[in-house]
Order: sequence, then structure tokens, then C-alpha cells
Amino acid sequence: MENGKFAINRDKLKKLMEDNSAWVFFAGHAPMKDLSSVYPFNVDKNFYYLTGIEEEGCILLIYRSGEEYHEKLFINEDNGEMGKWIGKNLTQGEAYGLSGVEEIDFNTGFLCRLREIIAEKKLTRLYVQGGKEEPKRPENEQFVKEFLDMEILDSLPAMAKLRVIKEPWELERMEKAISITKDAFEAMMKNSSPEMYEYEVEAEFDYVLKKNGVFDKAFDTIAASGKNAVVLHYSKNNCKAVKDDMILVDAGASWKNYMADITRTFPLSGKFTDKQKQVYEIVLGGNKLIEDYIRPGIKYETMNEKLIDYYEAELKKIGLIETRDEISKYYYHKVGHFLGLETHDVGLVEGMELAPGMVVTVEPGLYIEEWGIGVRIEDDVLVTEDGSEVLSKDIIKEIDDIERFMAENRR
Ligand SMILES: [Mn+2]
Repeated sequence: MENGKFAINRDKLKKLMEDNSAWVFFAGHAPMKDLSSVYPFNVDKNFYYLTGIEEEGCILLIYRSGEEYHEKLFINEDNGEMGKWIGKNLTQGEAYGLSGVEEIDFNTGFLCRLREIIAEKKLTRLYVQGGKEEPKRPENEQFVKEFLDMEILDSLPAMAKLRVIKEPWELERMEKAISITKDAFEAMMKNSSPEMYEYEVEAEFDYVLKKNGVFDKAFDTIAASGKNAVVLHYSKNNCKAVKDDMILVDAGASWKNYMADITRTFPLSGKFTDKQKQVYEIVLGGNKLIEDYIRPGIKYETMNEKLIDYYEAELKKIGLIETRDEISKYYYHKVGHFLGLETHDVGLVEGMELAPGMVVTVEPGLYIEEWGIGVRIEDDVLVTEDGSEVLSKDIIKEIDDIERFMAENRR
């Protein structure tokens, strides 16, 4: 049954719950865009992970009193006539079908009901995202103020512990997101031409996503041609490329709330210049080095250290630097991050060791402003029992493969 996986997630959380504690998760609301419209709604990812539900305003409560564990879902009331305008709210039956939570009430009675439960079960601890200091959503902030007599704690560390290890069904969704992203990268390579606008390249990506039923990108696409590629989070995408420019595209589809995050850098003409090749080969070497290095037990931080060791040797070889300190002029981010329900997924804690079932990005880059060259190559990598598997291995990245593909397929 579809809702089984979300029930399993709740069971995992219950194992981490202290006695006399209540955990509250809000689905959230879409933020206002202007006075008459809202931005598209993105469900809170912890709420989704525990319920499979994607409707604004819903709330999940799980509490523990001794050996008694209880879960309760609060949904929107029937929206009557409004249903004709914006669609009907989830019914109790539908909410049960998605989540497997048996006890369902309306959210209008949530605060009263929670107060009753707290009193009746003598609960003392209340877990919300971000705790008291850093409530992550307006709902949380509002909520915390209502319960200042209780010990308010942060639910995020526990959620991160669960979410960082992916179940097979989660990996399937990520693989689907990556496979659509692959098609979209190929479309960009096929339809590129020198002196294109960056947004025209981006449009090829978007077209493939929509065509495949993806309504949401994992994040705003970075399509940075030529020297724009040295700006890490460049996403204006409004410049026209000039002759011989490469374009750095950092983009990803999402599939059923799970993200892909891929970067490829390729020449719009289909041919790398010698200088571009020189930089590209160094970054590609770093990308493969770290992918080969990934295995259970290694510390997250050492991936970055290893890359810097490699860059030190390579950049000295081409005479770009003399000392290790100078690397930060050309490489100024980390080599990767966790990936899952969020692009920069939960899970990163100091000293954390990689374990089977984690998914990380590997994205070394080099940004050489004085040459007008920026290269980043990013893959999505699963940590396995005895090493790693590059989930995005089918998205071409060797110079020869890119040049051949573009020569054979370009319009
Ligand atoms: Mn990334």
C-alpha cells in the first residue's frame, strides 16, 4: 500500500521520541506573491516525509506517553463552494489513503485538542522545527508562542538523522529525477549554438522537464556563459554568449518531491578551446577522484580536503598558483552536500561519517576570473555498502564524449 512507507517513517521517528513529548509538523502555506496571488505551494519536507500529504494547512501530531504512542492528523474542513474555484480539499478518506494515519480531525480544532492532550497525558516537551530560537516557518513561530509554559525543543536533528539515509523507494524517485535531468542536458547540448542567450539554453531544459510531467525544478537554474560562470549563484541567465564561450549549467528536475542536482559545463560551439580543455580536465580529474574516494566511514570534511590536496598539485603544475593558500582564489565552495527531499538536504553535522544509503553531490569547480573561464562538474552519488555508485553516470562529462555527442546531434 502506498501509505506504508510514510507509516514506516513515522515508526522510525517514534523510536527517537522521548517520553512525555509531542511532535508537531505543519504542512505550511504558500507565501504571498502580491495582494491577490500566492507563490506555488511547496509542502514542508518533514511533514511530507511523515505523511505523504501535500496540502496546505494540514498538521501532524505524534506524541508519546510512557509506552503509548499516538498519531493524529489535522486536515482542512470541506471548502464547499470554493472547491469549484480552487479544487476540493482533501477528505478524511483521502488523507488516510495517503498517510495511513487513522485518527483524523479538522485543523480548526487543533490548538484546543492539543491542549487537552497535553493536560490529559501530562506531556512536558514540545518538538517543533527549529525549536524556540529558530522557528523555521511562520506557523511554527505562532505556535511556539502559544506554548511557552512547555519545554520547546527542535525536531530537526531527529528528522535529519532519518532523512539522510534513503530507502529504496526514495532512491527510485531520485533516479527518475536524474534521468529526466539527463534528457534535459542532452536537449541543451543538441540545441545550442554560439552566441545564444543563456535563457535560450535554459528554455531547452525547462521544456524537457514540463514535457515529462515535472512541474517543479529542484532550484533556479544557473546558466552562466563565459565569464559569468565564475559567479557561483549566477541565475540572471540574461546574457548573450560570445564566440567560443562555454556555458556552465547547474540544474535539476524534481520527481515526487525528490531532487536531482547536476552541473555540466560545455562549449556552445560544440568544441572546447585548448585553454578550456586544460581547466576542464583538472576539474574532471577532481570529480572522479572524489567519486572514487567515497565510501562508508569517511568523514564528510575529508572529501573537501582531498580535493584541495589535488588542486594544489594540479594548479602548481600549470603555474596558476605557488602556495596552497592561493587555491581559495579559484575554488571557494565545498565539494558537495546531501541531496534528497531538498537540494541542500538535511544531515550535515560536523564530523559526520558517510554511511550506506546517503546521497551526496560531488561538485568540484574552478573559477579563473582572469581567463574568463569557470568550470563545475557535479554528479549525484549514492554511498553503498562497499563504496559508491554515481547515480548520474549516464550524463556525459568526458571532453571527447561531449564533443562527439554535439557533433552528431546538433541541429
Ligand atoms: Mn549542488
